[in-house]
Amino acid sequence: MIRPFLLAAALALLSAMPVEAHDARAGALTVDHPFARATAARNGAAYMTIANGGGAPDRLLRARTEAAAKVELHTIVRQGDVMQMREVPSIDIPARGKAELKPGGFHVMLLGLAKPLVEGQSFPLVLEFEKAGAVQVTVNVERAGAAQPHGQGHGGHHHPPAKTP
Ligand SMILES: [Cu+2]
Repeated sequence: MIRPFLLAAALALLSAMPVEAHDARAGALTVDHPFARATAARNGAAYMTIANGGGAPDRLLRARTEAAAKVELHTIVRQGDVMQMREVPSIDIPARGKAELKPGGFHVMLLGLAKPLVEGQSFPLVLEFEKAGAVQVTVNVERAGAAQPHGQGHGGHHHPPAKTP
């Protein structure tokens, strides 16, 4: 039999752990929860939050993966009523700040997927930063967002941040 106080301690420990612990670190940077949406299309996108705990800004310069023929850094800009993807040379990660790559904004564009992105699978993605260097992260493929075709720029992020007790 488990003593109540031990059980409480165990539960507290469990709730403190993120559901999907696949963060990666590179120097002062922490890459939190890289994910992509399941798609049967030729192209997809990867999202993540990159936090910078250091006092100097850094920059995501490029990314690569075997999962796609070509990888670009994109943002989404509004032109009148139309949201359009635009390639960017880099993505800034401010000192003691963060860059959020998310649907409707910055993303790692995966062009010419080798195979469809299937929910529940994952693939490696190498990120190259100006100062922190290269780091490999594991991108989880998640359920395709309902009414969230890539590039349309509407929110609908189905993955709320981990709750802090
Ligand atoms: Cu794109």
